[in-house]
Parts: sequence; structure tokens; C-alpha cells
Amino acid sequence: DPYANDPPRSPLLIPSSKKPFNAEPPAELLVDNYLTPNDLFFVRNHLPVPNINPRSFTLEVQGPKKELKLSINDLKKQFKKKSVVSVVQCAGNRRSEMINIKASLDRGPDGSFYGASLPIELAILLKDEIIVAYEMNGKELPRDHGYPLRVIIPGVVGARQVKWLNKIYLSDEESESHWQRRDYKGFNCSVDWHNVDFDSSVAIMQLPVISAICDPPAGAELEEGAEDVTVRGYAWSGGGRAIIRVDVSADGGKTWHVASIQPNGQSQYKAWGWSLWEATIPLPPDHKGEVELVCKAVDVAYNAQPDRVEGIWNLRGVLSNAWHHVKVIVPP
Ligand code: MTE
Ligand code: MO
Repeated sequence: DPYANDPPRSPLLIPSSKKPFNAEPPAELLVDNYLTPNDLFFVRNHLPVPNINPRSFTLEVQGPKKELKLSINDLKKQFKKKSVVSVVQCAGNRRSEMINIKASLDRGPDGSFYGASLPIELAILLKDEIIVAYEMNGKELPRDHGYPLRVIIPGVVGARQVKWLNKIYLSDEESESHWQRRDYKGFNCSVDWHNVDFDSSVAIMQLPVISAICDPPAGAELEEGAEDVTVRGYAWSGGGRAIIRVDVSADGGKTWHVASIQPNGQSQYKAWGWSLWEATIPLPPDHKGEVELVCKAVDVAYNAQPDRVEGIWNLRGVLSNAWHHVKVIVPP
């Protein structure tokens, strides 16, 4: 079993796959902390977790003129320590809403090692933001999250934030990696496995604006005779675009209330961290024991989320950022 050496994990994580390990925390817990605790941070592995000896480990860096081999100690001694508050979001976040529409979204990878590319223009744009991380929330980087090194690329999709990083190089060619060229791309909703041309689509980098309701969770029972509901969730946009507004509805999206966004100290155009929000809104008086909560966010470029998933469905189940709907029960 190639997964026999995977690390122990919090029992609170809800796995969608165990080998490779894919899991997320219960949504309600996610909004309890601005900085997600390491053991509750979602895990998205495509392969077994490597067992790396930090003493013999080196990071290889190949530039046009120079080549470096750096040990963890070299990195710690030769470079200034820096930290960044940044979201890691999988392009497949909220994928289940797409799976509900059409079945069979996943396919086995070709088994080769994990790799990713960052276009040089984006690397230059983000040169003061990208870090090679050996810690997460002030603690040693957990094995599931890339021990001993991973790259953090603020505002960019999780898939490019390579874990167990051992080589960085300049190249005229995009990485040959399956996950760079044959996955993590968007397509129009009529493209399926019979006619897909992966080369015709650009690899996902910065992500579109998204939000989700985390609390109450779907199917929750509100208090008997409740007249309002407190809704909590997150919102985030790629490329450092801050969230400027979150709208919440308790009647399926007919009427909207503005949520209050918890100040997060992030700048408007380099907002790498997410926004947590909360709204207490009245329930429709004519509800019949069930109400449909909805949220949608707007970023600083006034990008808004699409209302329905139908027009953005794609065969890889990525970029699922339609308005988020959650049905809850209101006992009479
Ligand atoms: N890096 C390696 N080496 N192997 C992987 O499977 N998964 C990627 C990325 N980096 C992956 C990887 C994907 S798709 C995502 S969404 C993020 O790591 C998830 O990071 P996390 O597991 O720390 O939350
Ligand atoms: Mo991902």
C-alpha cells in the first residue's frame, strides 16, 4: 500500500477520498477562525505523502545563469524570514454542486510526479508576495501540507502551490505535469470527454470571486418559531481582489441583505486572505417549514458570482462559484 506511510489526521476532517487523501473540515468550523488551524486545513493530495528526510533534503533552483542547491538550513540562514496571510483554494472547491448536475467527473491521473507552472509574467508580478514556506501558522509545515517545503503563491489556485517542493526552474515550456496540462482547466459546458481538447484551454491561475454559507449547515434545524437567522460564511477572490460586499437572502434569492464583513487588515488590491462575513436576516413570514438561504459576493473589480451553475458547468468540475444555496428547516 503506497499510502501506508501517510501521516495521522484529525478525526474532524471529512474525507472525500482516503487514498489519495482528500478531506475538508465541517463547514461550520471553517468560519470559527480567520487563520484556519493546521489540523483543520483541507487536504488535497493526488499521490501518497512522501516521507522526506529534512537533513538530506535540498531545493534545486535553476535560473538562466546560476544553479543553486539549498538545504533547509541554507534557506533559513541565507534568506529573510517572511510570512504571508494567503488562501489556498482548490479549483474544485464546491465541485459537488456540479456533480449534482452531471455524473462522472473524475478520472485517474497518469501516475507521474506532481508539477506545476507559473507564467513568468505572473511570477514577476507576484515576486514580492510568493514565499517558499517551511512553516504554516508558525508551526513546522505538516506532512500533508508539503513538509518540508511548499510554495505559496498568493491569489493563485491551490493546484500551482506545489507541496513537497524540490525544484524550481525557468522553462520555455509549460510543465508536462498531468495536473498542469490535463486537469485544472475550465471548458464550456458543452465540452465533454468525447470532444475535449485540453490544449485549447488555459491552465487556471487566478480564481474567480466565490463565497459560501458555512453556518448553518445544509439541513440544519433552526429554533422553533424562529423569525430570523444568523448566517456565517466566507468570500474570496483571486488575484488579490478584495471582497467589497456580500449579499445574503433567506428567500431563495428574491430579496437580499448586506452582510457585515469582518475586517481582515488586507489591502484592496493585494487581498490574499479571505473575508469572513455574518448577517442576521429575517425569515420570510410565509415559509412552509423550510427556507432557502443564498449568498453571493462582489470583489473590488465588481466581479460578481453567476446566479446558476448551469452556464458554468464543466467536465472537470472546477471554478464552481455560482450563488451558494443552503436549505434549512424551521420547525413551526
Ligand atoms: N503539490 C503536490 N506535490 N502534490 C499535490 O497533490 N495538490 C495541489 C497543491 N499542491 C498537490 C500539490 C492542489 S490541487 C491543491 S488544491 C493544494 O496543493 C492543496 O493544498 P493543501 O493540501 O495544503 O490544502
Ligand atoms: Mo486542487
